[in-house]
Amino acid sequence: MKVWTRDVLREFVRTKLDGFRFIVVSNREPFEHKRVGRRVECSQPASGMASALDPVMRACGGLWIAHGSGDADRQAVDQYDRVAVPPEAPEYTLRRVWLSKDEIEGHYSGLSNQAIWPLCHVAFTRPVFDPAHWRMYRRVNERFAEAVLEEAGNEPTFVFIQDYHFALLPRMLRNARSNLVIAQFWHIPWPNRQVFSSFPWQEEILDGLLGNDLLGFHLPQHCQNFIDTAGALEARVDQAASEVCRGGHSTFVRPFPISIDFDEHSAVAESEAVAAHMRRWREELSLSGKLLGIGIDRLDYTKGIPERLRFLDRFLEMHPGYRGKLVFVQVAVPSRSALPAYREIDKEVDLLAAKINRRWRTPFWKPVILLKRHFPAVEMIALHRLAHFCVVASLHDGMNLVAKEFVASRTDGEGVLILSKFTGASTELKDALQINPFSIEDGADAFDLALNMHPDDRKRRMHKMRETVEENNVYRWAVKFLSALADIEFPEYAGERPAALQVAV
Ligand code: GDG
Repeated sequence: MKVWTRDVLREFVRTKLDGFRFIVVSNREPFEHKRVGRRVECSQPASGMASALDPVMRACGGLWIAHGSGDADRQAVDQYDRVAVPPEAPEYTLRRVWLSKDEIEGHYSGLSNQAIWPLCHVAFTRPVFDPAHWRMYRRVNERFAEAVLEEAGNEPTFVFIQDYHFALLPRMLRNARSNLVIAQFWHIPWPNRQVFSSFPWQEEILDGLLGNDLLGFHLPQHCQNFIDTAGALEARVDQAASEVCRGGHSTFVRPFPISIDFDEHSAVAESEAVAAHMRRWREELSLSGKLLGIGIDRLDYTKGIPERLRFLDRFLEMHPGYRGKLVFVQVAVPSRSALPAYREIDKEVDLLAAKINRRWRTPFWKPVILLKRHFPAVEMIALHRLAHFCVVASLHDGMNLVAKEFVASRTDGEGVLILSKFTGASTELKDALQINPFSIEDGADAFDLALNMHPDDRKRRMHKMRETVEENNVYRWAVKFLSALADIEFPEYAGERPAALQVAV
């Protein structure tokens, strides 16, 4: 019998969060309405956070507050800026917050993605610390605090904040209403104390995060780094309990490796829609008789896209017999394209793909096919199933869900995963071919190993990885997170708080 299912989570929430409003807050919205010609289309953005949280919300119901970023988003909402999602069969409510161009530039493009993102990823892109961005970051956190407080009213409410766009929000909420239950999941790594000390507003950000009752990271190492960093503040740190106490309030810091809905993903992988897309891809990409390697990522400098193209180049140099036989398809979904560092990586990937293709192409074949657009999930899954190997070459990545999705797609037990050891996923997926993405030789050797692995070994590895992802799915992640919350004593609630959350599981 399966232990972690959508129903188990639903039941857990029903019993343990009974009487509580459940509000999720994130910057990226789970569904975006966009104009396509004269029609309005609703799609799910390429975001690991949104991929992971959407199945949780479908199980729990509740309200998700996020920035309305689609150009047809306003058309879709009611007078309270709410829309029921998913549109075809609604299971929860999305409340959109509208941000001005200046707010987006300062909060999202500026402080979040030019300061915190590079600061937290050791990928050698220099963070930009601009006081104007910082002011806007604070303002947008305030805007979201207003929205949360409006939605919470005076009801017992659990606010579950997502990611690094809202480091100030927990403290703002706690100051406004001390009896909210507040937790946050930080989807990216947390750097060591010395690296973090370059952040000019480190005290405010740490103080903000210490407004949480529970703060989750993917890995124990990220938790330890956070606790060490918080030691720089006037706070009492209890290493053994993984607890930081400031101003009489405790924040528990815990690792929760995030995941995917393995069963749902595997079921889609076996659907007729995916089979049809496999046929189409085979034809469109002329894959007949060819070996296929794939990569699927947001076009982000942390994901190691140029690196894997260099692996391919070196591999062809070492094994020219594969010329004309191996095709590498890289899906690179445009992301944060307003920022200089993202425009640079985009250009670098284009130039490198063109150079490698010039070097190796034959009249009827080229080694790199670069697809720079967003695809529906079924089309991506079809690519997973056609691939002989999938490459995840992140230079640094909190978890990486693409690796887990590839494994979930391979219900046939085939395919090899080449996985950077600098992803959170590498701590769980020990049967992947783990590589150092900074070493071109290492990557090229992994291509060779993947293509020449004994079928028994290949199947054994995939089988073990599938077992791991099946067991450690996103419902387990959510139940573990909520259980840790249920374990916490909430003195603020004395008397008034529903009994449910006082019971540990
Ligand atoms: C952050 C952390 C952590 C990609 N292209 C398309 C598409 N995607 C989907 C993938 C996957 C998601 O986007 C990407 O997730 P990742 O986990 O790989 O990366 P980030 O977006 O950087 O996520 C990361 C995650 O948060 C969760 O905590 O794992 O470490 O950086 O789901 O499938 N989806 C569709 N079309 C595409 O073309 N539909």
